Amino acid sequence: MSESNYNPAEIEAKWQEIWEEQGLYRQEIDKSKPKHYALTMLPYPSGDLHIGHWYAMTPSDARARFMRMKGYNVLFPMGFDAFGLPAENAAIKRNIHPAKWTKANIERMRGQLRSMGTMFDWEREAVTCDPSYYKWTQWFFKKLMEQGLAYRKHAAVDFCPNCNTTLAREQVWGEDRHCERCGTPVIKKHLEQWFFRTTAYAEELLDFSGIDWPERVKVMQTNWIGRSEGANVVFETAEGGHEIKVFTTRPDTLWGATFMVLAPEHPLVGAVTTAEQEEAVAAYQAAAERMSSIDRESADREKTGVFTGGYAINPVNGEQIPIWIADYVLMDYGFGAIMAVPAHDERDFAFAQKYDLDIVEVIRGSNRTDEDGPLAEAYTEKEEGVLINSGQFSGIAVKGAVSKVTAWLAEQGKGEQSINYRLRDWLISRQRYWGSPIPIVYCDEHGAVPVPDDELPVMLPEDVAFMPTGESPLKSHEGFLNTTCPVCGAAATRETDTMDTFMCSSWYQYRYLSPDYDEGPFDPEEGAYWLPVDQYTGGIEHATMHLIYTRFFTKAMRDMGLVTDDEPMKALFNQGMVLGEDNEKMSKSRGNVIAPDDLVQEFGADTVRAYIMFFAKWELGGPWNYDGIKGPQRFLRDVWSLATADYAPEGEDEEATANLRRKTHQVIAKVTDDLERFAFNTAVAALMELRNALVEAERAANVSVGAWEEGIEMMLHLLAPIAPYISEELWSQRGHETSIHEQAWPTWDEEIAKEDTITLVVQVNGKVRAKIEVAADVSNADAEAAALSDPAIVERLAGKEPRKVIVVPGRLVNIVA
Ligand code: ANZ
Repeated sequence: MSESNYNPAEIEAKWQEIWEEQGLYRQEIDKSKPKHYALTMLPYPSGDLHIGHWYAMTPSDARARFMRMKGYNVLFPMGFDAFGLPAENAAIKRNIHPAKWTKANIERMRGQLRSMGTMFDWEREAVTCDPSYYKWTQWFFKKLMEQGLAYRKHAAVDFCPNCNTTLAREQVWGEDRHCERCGTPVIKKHLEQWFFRTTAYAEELLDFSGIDWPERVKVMQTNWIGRSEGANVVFETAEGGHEIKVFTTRPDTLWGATFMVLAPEHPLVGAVTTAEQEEAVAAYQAAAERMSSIDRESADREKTGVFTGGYAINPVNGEQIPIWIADYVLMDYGFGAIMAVPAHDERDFAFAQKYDLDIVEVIRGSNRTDEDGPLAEAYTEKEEGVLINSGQFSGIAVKGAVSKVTAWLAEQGKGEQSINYRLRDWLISRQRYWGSPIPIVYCDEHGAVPVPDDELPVMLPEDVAFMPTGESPLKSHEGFLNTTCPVCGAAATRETDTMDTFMCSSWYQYRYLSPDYDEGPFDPEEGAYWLPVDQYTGGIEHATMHLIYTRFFTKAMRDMGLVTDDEPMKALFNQGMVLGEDNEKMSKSRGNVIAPDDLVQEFGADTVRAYIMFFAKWELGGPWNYDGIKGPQRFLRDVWSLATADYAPEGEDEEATANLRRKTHQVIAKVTDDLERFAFNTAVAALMELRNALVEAERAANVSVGAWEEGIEMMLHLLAPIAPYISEELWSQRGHETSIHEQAWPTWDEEIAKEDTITLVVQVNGKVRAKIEVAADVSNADAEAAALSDPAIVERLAGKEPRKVIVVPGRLVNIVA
C-alpha cells in the first residue's frame, strides 16, 4: 500500500472555504424534490462546544447528508438558545454584560461548529436573544393571550432561592423538589405570575398517533400529564352549609369515607375550624407553609395532620364524618380536598391508624371473611372483590362498580364524572434580567394591557444593574419601567418579569425557515414547503419540558391558523450521552472532560466524527476511550492510501473479483439500512470491512480494475455523510468536478450481493437423508445448526438428541443418532 500522506488539517480548512464559496449547503425551496426538515436541538451559547455537542450534532448531520444524497431537499439549520440564567450568572461573576458575553460565545461557537463539517445552512441561523427574534416571542405571548391561553394569576409558586427566580413545575425535580438548574431545594412564594394554559391541550397531548416518537418519551409525557378518571363528589358541612368538593378515582368506595382531609391552604379551613381547634390548626398551617419545599406527595413520609373540629356529611349514608387538615393533600390537585377511605387507600389507612379514626370496609376480596378481624392494610384491589356495606350497591363486583356508582351519583345530583390531570399550566414569569420582556403594560384604569404590535419588540435595556435580588432587575430601571397606557395614554408601568427561556425554544424551528422575515414569525411560503419537522434529534432530558412545550405551541399555532400540523415533529430520535473515560458524567471537577478542539487538532474532524459514530450505539452512548479513536484514524488513513493508490492488477482472478464486488454491494445495502435506522456504529463497522476487502485486493493485485474502481468509489459515497472532508477530497482527486455530497446515494444489486452457496449432504447414521444450501464460507457450527433444523432431519431424529455430529467442510454433515 502506498504511504499515507493524509493531512486532515489542510484538507478540512480547504473544503470549508470551498463549500462556503460555492454555497453548497444553501437550503432553498425546490418543489421538484421531496423535502426533508432535519432538526437537531440548538445549543445554549455556553462558550465552548463540548464533546456532547459533537455527539448530538455530527451523527444528526450524517443522517441529514444521507437524506440529501437519497434525493431529498434537506433543511438542516442551526442557531442559539441565547437567553437564560447562565449568561447572567457568568456576567455577574466576571462583570461583563450578559449580551456581550453571549455574543462573544456565539462567535466562538460558530467557528467551532464550522469545524465539525456539518451541512448547516448558516443563512438560516436564528439567535433567540436578537430583537428580531424576541419580537416574535413577544408577539406569540400576545397571540396566546388573545386565544385565552395566557393569563395572570396570584399563586403559590416554586421559587429557587439560589437562582432567585420562580420556576415552572417541570423545572422542579426529584423527591426533594430541587431546581432543575442548580439543585437547590425550591421554596414556595405567593406571587402574581403569568401562566400559559398548557392544560387546555392535556387530552390532545396524550395522543401520539401519527408521530414516530420513542416509546420512552411517550411514556414519560403520559405520566407527566397524568390523566385520572373519576368523579367529583360534593360533601356538605354539618354546620354552616358549606360545600366541599372532592375529586376521587374511587367513587365506588364512598360508603367507606369515614373522614375528610383538606389541604392546609384550602379556603374553607377557616370556616370549618372550631374555636377550640383554631390554635392547633393555625400552627399546622404555618408549619406546612414552611415545609413546602419537601415533597408532600412522597408516599413514605410519615403522615401528619390536625383535626379542625368540624364535620361533614357523607352524602350517601348521612353519617357525620370529621374534617382534618393534612399536608399530604395538595392544594393544586383536584379540589385540594379528599374524602378519605382508609380501608382502601394506603395513605388514608396510615393516617387513620395514626389518629385512631374509623376504618370501614366496603370492598371485600374473596379470600377474606369477618373472622379475619380488622384489616392489616388497605385493600386496594380494583379487579377482584365485591362491594359490602354500600347500600343498594352491596353485592356487586368491584370491577365495573366505579361507572355504576358514578352514574347513580349523577342521577342523584350528588356528583359527576370527571377527569383530572397532573399537568399544570406553564408558569413563564422569571424575575431575572436576561430574557425576553413580557409585552404588557399595567394601567390603573385598564389593567394589564398588551403592547401594540407596532411597538414590538419591547426592547430589553442594556444599562441595567442585573444583580439577582429575587425581583426583576428591570424594576429598578426607571426608563424601562415607566411608560404610558396604550389605551388611554395615562402614566403606566411595564411588566418587569422576563419570559422563561423555554418559551424561545418552543418555536425556533419555525423561525429558522425565515430568520429575517418581518411580516410574521415565519414566511408562510417557506412554512408551506418545509413544515413540519421530519426528523428531530436530541437528548432525553428534554422529554417532559421542551418537548411538551413545543407540542403545546404547535397546537396553539394550529388553532391560531398559523400552521396546519397538529404536531411539530413527525419523528424523534434520542441519542445517548458520552461519558468520561472513567465512565462518569463529564465534569470539570472530575477532570474527565474531553475537549473536541484538541481532538480536531490532533486527529482531524473526520476522524472525530467517525469515532463518535463508531464507539457506541448512538442511542446508548458510553465512555470515551482515547485509544479507541486510533481505530477510525487508521481506517481513514487506509481509505486515503487505497483511494490514492495506482492499482495495477498482475492477473485477474474471477473469484477474487466476484468476492470484492459481493462485499461492495453487501456494504452498500448494510450502510443504507443502518443510516436509515441511526445505527451509525454498524455502518462504520461495515465500511471497515470493505476497507479490509480492498486492502486484501490491493495486496493480491488480482481483481479486475472495474471491481477495484467500484469498491473505491462506493467507499467514498458511503463515507461521505460520516466523514465529509476526506471523501470530498479523494473524490475530487479522482477527477470528479461536482461535489461528492451532490451525488446520488448508491444502489446495490441483489444478485451481486448474494452470498455464494454450496450444497452439503446430510447423513444420518451413514445414510443420505437431506441436502442443504449454505453459504460457501459457512462455519462448522452454522452447518451443523442448518443440518439439524432441516425438516427431514428433524422428523428423522423425532426429538432425540444426536449422539455426535461430524462436519466435513464443503461436503457433508454426518449425524450419529
Ligand atoms: C377516595 C379514594 C379511595 C381515593 C380510594 C383513592 C383510593 P390520582 O390517581 O393520582 O388522580 N386525591 C384527590 N385530590 C387530592 C389532592 N389534592 N391531594 C392528595 N390526594 C388527592 O389520585 C386520585 C386520588 O387521590 C383521589 O381518589 C383521592 O383519593 C386523592 F380507595 O378518593 B381518592
